[in-house]
Amino acid sequence: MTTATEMKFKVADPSLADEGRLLIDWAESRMPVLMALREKFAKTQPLKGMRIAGCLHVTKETAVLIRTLAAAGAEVTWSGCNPLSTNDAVAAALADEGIGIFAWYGQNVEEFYWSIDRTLDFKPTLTLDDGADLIFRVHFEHPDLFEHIIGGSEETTTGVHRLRAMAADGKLRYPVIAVNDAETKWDFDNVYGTGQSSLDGILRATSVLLAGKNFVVAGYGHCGKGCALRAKGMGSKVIATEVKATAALKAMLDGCDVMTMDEAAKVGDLFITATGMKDILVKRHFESMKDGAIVCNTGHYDCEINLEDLKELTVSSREMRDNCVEYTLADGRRIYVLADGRLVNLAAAEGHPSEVMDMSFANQFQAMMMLAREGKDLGVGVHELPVELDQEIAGIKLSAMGVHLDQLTPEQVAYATDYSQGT
Ligand code: 3DD
Repeated sequence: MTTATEMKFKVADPSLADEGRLLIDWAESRMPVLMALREKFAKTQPLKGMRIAGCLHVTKETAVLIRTLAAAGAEVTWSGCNPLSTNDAVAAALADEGIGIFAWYGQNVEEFYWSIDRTLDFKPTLTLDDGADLIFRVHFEHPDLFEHIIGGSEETTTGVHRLRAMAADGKLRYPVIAVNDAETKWDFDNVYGTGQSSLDGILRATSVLLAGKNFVVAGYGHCGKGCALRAKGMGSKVIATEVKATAALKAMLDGCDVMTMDEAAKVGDLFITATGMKDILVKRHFESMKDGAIVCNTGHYDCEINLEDLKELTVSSREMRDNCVEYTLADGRRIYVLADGRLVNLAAAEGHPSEVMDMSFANQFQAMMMLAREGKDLGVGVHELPVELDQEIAGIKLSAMGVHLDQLTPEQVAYATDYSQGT
């Protein structure tokens, strides 16, 4: 394949730029926090001189983040962090605006990594990740780039787990900010975003009735909890499976049934994996499933549903609809897999709504600012954003919604730390 020096971008169809611009404008109208940051920093350009390589789902919301980083002075190049999550119209619009973007829907593995490498051709000073593919690529394939890189950020739970493990083993070579760990990211994006967007993906791929169905959620973390909450709202009977006692207890108290996947496989109508772990649905589970069972994943990597196991049991398969493949087993039972087992919310729908990504990406923007400002003084390791930022981001969001808060009086502030009297 040709190198980036001979090309400034690679997208599926540049003629889709106008359609992409409409999508991005729609997202901008619902992302007041990022737009406020853009207005504030377009004047002072604090990211001038920074070269940001991003590897994150190319959606209309990501485009708003990219435009905001560029408005603050950064030079930005971008690749998608999942072969099935790029919106080609958005990619075309970004290319038309001069962003060095290398992303298109349906990439193969070679094209996926070729795209990441193109964003590294311009020797970034900052890396921005969702799932750590870019930072891993730098560490394992392009160590020569360490001399230019100040630091990076990581968007998602699984990516942060991996980077913490890498730091613990002494293998991480530059500071990384765990954007996922910001309250205005995980407690909104992971819960409300994943809940709505996963159901959106399931409904676009199947248009099945959710009311009355046994909806099995594997993993009752923030994402699984969000899926359970929304499925319940649609009338499903939710079954949760877990390995962590406290999470299982939360599921019980939230009104879910809790059982092992071996038991759930026999009764489930719909299965969604949200664990971050591999091999959650394997051969013995498919062997137990009812005819017509639908399985999908909303975890970052596509390792939670073991498709090889399912294919071993399959005598025939056919694509029923976009992102919905029917696998027929030897005894005639049919199992439906959505989005090839990749994250159903982004592959079969548009990912989380703009309103929640607004806060996730405000944290990403602030992470880039923090690294540009003080990254050289941050030690190698995984760092958190200042907690005060959460109140600032939530505050901008609320004022954009016309919502006002009460204020503590000086006496109340004093009372909070007064230990001179009990009740
Ligand atoms: N993610 C979900 N929806 C997204 C969207 N509309 N644009 C970009 C990325 C999007 C992924 C997030 O859930 C990310 O925060 C994660 O993976 O944790």
